Amino acid sequence: MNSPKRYLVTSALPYANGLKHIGHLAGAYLPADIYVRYLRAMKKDVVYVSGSDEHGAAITIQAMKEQTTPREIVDKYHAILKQNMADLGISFDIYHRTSDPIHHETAQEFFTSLNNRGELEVKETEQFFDEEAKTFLADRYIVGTCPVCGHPNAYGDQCEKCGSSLSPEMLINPRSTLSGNAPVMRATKHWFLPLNKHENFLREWILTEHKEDWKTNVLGQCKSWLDAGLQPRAVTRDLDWGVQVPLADAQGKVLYVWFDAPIGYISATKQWALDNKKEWEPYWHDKDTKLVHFIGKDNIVFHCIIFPVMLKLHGNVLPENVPSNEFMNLEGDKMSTSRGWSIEMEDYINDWIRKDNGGDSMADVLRYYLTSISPETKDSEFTWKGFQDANNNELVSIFGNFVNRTFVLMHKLCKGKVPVLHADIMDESDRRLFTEISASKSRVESLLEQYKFRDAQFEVIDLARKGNKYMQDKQPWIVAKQTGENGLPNAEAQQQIDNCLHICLQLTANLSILVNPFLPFTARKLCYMMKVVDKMLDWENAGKSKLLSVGYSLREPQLLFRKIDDTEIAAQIEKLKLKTRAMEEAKQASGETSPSQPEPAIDKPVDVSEKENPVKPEIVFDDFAKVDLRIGTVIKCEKVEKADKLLRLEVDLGFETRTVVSGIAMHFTPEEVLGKQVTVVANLAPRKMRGIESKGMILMAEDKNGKLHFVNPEGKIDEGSGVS
Ligand code: B3M
Ligand code: ZN
Repeated sequence: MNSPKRYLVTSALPYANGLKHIGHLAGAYLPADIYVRYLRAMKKDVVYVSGSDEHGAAITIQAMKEQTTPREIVDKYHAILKQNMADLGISFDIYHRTSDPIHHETAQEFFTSLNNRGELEVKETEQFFDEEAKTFLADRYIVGTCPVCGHPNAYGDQCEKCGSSLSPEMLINPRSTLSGNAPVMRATKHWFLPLNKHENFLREWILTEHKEDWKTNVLGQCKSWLDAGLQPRAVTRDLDWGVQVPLADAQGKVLYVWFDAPIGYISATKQWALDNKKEWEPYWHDKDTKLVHFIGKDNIVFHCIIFPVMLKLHGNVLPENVPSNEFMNLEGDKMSTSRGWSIEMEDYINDWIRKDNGGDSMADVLRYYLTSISPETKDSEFTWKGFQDANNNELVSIFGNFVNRTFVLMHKLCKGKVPVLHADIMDESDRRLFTEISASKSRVESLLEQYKFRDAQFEVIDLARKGNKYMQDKQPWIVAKQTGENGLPNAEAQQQIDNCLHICLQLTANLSILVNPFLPFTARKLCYMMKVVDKMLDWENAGKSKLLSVGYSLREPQLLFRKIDDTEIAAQIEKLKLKTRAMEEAKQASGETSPSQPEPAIDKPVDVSEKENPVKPEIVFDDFAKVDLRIGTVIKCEKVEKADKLLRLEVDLGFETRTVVSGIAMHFTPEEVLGKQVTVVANLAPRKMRGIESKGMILMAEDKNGKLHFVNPEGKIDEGSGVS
């Protein structure tokens, strides 16, 4: 799409079930905000929407934890999240919420329209039911032992210890989190979106049409979903919190949160249009709309596969791009709010913006560092030291220093006014700097169009660096020492000074335009210093050499960035450690062993970096003696169809050959496993997984990097040998 008529930009709707960390900010909000600020500066018709995702088990479980109602939870966190985003300069046109009536109506209309057109399938299924609580159980309400790693508190949809995607039937000894009882199976009816019918469309649209312009990480994930074959997906749930299914025979059922949440983008647009007396329809129906979804990588399948099918069936525009980011780790470990290993936006704002002397320039510092390490193509890492270095060595020493020197010298040597440019004495380096400005502008532009925010920001800082170098070479403070009789610089010296500062001031004006998408607070501070209105930040002004008129008087410089010292950084690292420890202690006190997390994405990557691995409660020897461990040899190994985590192994135990299903397919290929000797729990009750009866379990050791290793004898020994 070359020049669309309008843009609709979305950022994933965060669950209003708790604070969100800076990894979320770096993933789905900051890049979108940069993009949108750039489009606005280009005077494009653009609407930027997001809002709180207020449904799903993520909310009801948090309500249970905080011993309050879902309503209280969403009200509380919606307000905090909205404020956090504003404090960090995320400039939504609307930050809406999915509990709003306009959203419920919109989502119901969407469902009805698909259902009336026969695009949904109704199926009776068996589902876990809690007889005491008299309710069907969402996956998150069922815990049990993980069939893959033996973790005793795995959820019905995912084990947070080993990262395996599960379904409730896979759990060993499942129990309800509501009553603690073992749930029973009961028939229930649900509506399904038959994704399998749309595979051809998706293949064509994603893998052919967008094979050039979508990011490779996004294409890769889509391809593996498509290659594995799509299944019909239930779009309703037996729950009492959510959007009611608008059908008489669906009492007590709500829309699945992942069905209603993306529709939230549409309802947010509707609300925005109402508030601003605009039309919302063209944004969702006119093919000249460029729809762009900014998300984190765990949301890819929903935004690239499920929602597009819904949009197509409903007759809406499809996303032009889904620039998804990878994850941002923190100080060598995966960021996780529930483990306390994270920096919440709220905490950052409290520590650095609200009570700090830097004020909102500290919002820009965070924006700057996060963008400079943006996980655009692979996971990246936030360190407090890196944050300090980015601030001190780049923002303070390069950008801030250049602007400050320019203003101080202009006041000292040019009477606080924009000096004349004496064209006749301009030299090569003067001219080169002007060329650099327009070259930089084009590069930033092209990088932003390609969603390469990190490189684009680098260009801007690099331009400031060139300014610094220019100033350093010209040394107007030395030139000023060539004085005449009156003690002031002589005429020739003054002309050189004028030229240098004239050029540096024009460069400053240009920098404010180019930096604006990235560091909006700084750009506005610069406008204040230059006594110009925000209008100057229009993108079309970038590259111009006469933004500030000769003779115009400018303000005194303000401090753009302050130095961050070692003690502040040490305090943050200490705080992080204390927070994780406190979290761990609280969890142990409450008997909780596993963090609760939002409705998980179905393809969450394996959590390889569980920091703590506490020893399980003591058992007596007899407990241990009950476990029959045997050595066997893998004589056959293959992938389990449509289950990307599972391998099916035939293990020769000497006295018999066993079939064992093991969740190690993400770690080993069948070829790597074939012929290996393994230790098998030989007397584990058989379980069905994906229709295959698994008799036994293979022991695996996990190293601190999350890599799995077989537990096997040093040299080959007889099959069936006991282990004790
Ligand atoms: N709330 C999951 C998440 O916060 C989900 C995103 C919805 S986007 C429509 O990662
Ligand atoms: Zn597990």
